[in-house]
Amino acid sequence: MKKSFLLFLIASFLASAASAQEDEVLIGLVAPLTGDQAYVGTGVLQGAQMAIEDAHVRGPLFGNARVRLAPLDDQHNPTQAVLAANKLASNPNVMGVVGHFNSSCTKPASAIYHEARITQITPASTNPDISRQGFDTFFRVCPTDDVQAPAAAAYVYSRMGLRQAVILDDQTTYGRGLADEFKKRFTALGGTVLIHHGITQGEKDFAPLLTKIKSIKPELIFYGGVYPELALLIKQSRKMGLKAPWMSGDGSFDVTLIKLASPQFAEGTTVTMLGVDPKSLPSAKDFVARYQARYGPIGSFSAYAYDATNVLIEAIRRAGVKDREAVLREVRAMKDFHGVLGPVNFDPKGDAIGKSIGIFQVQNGEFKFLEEVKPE
Ligand code: ABU
Repeated sequence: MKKSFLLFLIASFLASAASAQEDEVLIGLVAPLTGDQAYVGTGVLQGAQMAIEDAHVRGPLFGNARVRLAPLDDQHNPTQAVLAANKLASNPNVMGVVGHFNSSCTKPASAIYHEARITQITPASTNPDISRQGFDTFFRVCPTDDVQAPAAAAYVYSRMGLRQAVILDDQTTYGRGLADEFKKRFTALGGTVLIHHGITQGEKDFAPLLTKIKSIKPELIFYGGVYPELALLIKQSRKMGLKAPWMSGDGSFDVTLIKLASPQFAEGTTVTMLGVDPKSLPSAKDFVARYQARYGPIGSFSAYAYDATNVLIEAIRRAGVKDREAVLREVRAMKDFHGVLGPVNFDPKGDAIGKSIGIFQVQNGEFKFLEEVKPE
């Protein structure tokens, strides 16, 4: 081969590689993809992936720009979350991030995205403090725990007629925050909190704690945390004859809770979730059908991840350039975006506006929708 031709080939390859780089637009996706929260994290990933594939059907976002998902696993560990955020921040092709799932990961990561001017939309992190940090790059498509927990407390007090509660939480940003908000509203309504105790994620034996709780005979046990520990708590409490009903928040709204606790023990557990069941929404019908055909049962936060990813894709399309500030401006300017869960609107802090809370209860081995609590 002639040297000049070889040089021509190398130059063409380098030019096409550079243009492939220029044409690549990445959306980061960070969630717990391995470990004991992998089931809910995988549902988030799959929801986001469907949005990316739908975008491919519509064609390039602008010019030849095609969007791709860059998934990273934070294992619901804040240290891993920060590593993932730094990795995404240092890649100039990353124009937005969907994530993280856990508030304890989303919060430290949000400072890194803010510094890098990357728009972050969490599909699931509900701790209200995250949006109080003043980061203009932060958004969420879900309501917050200062909406969710008061709805839970009002349901317990007014609908279930319960007055004396034990509160447990997993001492995470989400779990502790949810428990504190529940306590605030429950006691304001006139309820009494007998004990408020923190457990540790990963703990397996709750026998001493549950024995103590059994002895004080609460009317309800409220848990702030995610489903793996709650499943063990429910199972162990029922095995020792503790009969008080359990209640928890959206972190426990997962079929894995029922599987791990076993349906007979999970029966009667009440859980708040963010909004109504997507399966009952006409706007989500097509998404749910396609998701189920492809992956099986829809994850609790799959539709939230789908909406969050679509907001970012639309903002990148409207920006028409690969520029983080331009994408951010478009998300800030977005009004009534057509999400499958309803219109998406953000307040100045980046919080979702107009999202309701759904009350669900395990009945005959599955979550049954009981009622919707509209935003106050
Ligand atoms: N909101 C449910 C679980 C995710 C989190 O906020 O930590």
